[in-house]
Amino acid sequence: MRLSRYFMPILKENPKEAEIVSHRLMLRAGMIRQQSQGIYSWLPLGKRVLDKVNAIVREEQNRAGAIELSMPTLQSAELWQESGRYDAYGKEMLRIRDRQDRPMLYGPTNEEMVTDIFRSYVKSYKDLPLNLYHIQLKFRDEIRPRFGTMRSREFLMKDAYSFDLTREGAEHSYRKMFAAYLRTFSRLGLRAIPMRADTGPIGGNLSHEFIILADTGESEVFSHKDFVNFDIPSADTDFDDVAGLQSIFDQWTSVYAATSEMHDEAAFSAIPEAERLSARGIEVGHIFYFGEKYSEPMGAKVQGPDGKEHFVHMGSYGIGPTRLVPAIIEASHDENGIIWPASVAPFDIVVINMKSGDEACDSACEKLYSAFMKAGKDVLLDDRDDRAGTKFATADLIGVPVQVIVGPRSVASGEVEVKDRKTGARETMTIEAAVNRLVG
Ligand code: 5CA
Repeated sequence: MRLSRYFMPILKENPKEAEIVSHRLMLRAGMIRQQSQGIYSWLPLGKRVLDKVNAIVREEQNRAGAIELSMPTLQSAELWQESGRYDAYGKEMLRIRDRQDRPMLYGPTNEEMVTDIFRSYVKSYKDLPLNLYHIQLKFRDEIRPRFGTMRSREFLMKDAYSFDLTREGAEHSYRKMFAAYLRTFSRLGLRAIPMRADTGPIGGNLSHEFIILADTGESEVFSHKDFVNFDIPSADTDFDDVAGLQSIFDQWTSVYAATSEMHDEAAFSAIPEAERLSARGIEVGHIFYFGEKYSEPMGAKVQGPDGKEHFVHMGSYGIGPTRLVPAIIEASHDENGIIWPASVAPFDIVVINMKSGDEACDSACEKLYSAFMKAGKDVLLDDRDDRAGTKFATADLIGVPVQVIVGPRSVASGEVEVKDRKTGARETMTIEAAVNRLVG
């Protein structure tokens, strides 16, 4: 992508409305724009990051055996009357009437709709277990939308729903998602701590929130420090291995961790003081087991091996991609801007032309740009007619992991500078060496 032809509206000034660093940096880097309170457009740079986050979330859901579908954002109120949540959900639900005056709503979550799909097609235990997910917009009319896309009214959610014949089966499905979440957050460059959680309007009695630590987080968390040392399940984890997943789950739930709603001061005080962690955190995922809460009132049942009909045991599993993007920034930035983990960076490499219009600089940049493109890299070429200082500031602000700096002096001897955004380390090398290093 040539920056001169791209759409990346950088802000020079710090936006006044932004209270936390991720919100400030997302606005300054031209990633998002608020359209009305708590409702955002994702501008091209932001969309690139969001797509990369979604791709990782999707890969890990698929690896764990979940199957993707797509459900609509608008739902009929009837389904919610069946489950009893239409009246219970309260003011967070945006209620709408269509031209026939039928009550509709903008889905805040999809338990009812997916249960309806399930009951229409699945009749036998032989088709279980089943886990269906989608990555779709949700709407919750939050009282206090704030911090940009961290807590917005319209937001993206990956929501998965599992169906099993028995409670034991459902608990295994729960542990599959538990392990998939550990892998997902780790690939996003985050260390998330699973904590026993309150179930709120989703319901049920087994639930974990996945929290990443950040001073600006809205949740107060209490845990044991051991979490930093636990291993992340490997890519070849066998998700059908019941005992194997149980042991991952047992390890990750063996030490104390809770949010303030579930906090047990006595249990926490029993941990030696030096091993206690009391901090603030951001909830990036939340999983629930709620048994027959929806299947029973909505009549979702299958025939079991005993020939009898059984209501299925269900769980639901949410991740918020539009919250994850600012959460990653909260965890990884410095005074100059964002520092993206390579896995979600909007571009892999930025080539900075310090003197656009200078023949030698232009031709070296073109050479680098096409070599990187050919190797399948996402590369941004800063070919704007601007001062070198402005270009350096932009590259640091948008957080691309590697900068290749092309200036008139070094290019005269066939050399460029390669800068690592995270460490700030710079190395001078020939153009060929830079290409070899970065496409390898
Ligand atoms: N049906 C269940 C799981 S699929 C559910 O709705 N869970 S939830 O309410 O905990 O939301 C799941 C995830 O969505 C949260 O962990 C969070 O990452 C994200 N999320 C929830 N509310 C918001 C919001 N207002 N803004 C941004 N992300 C949100």
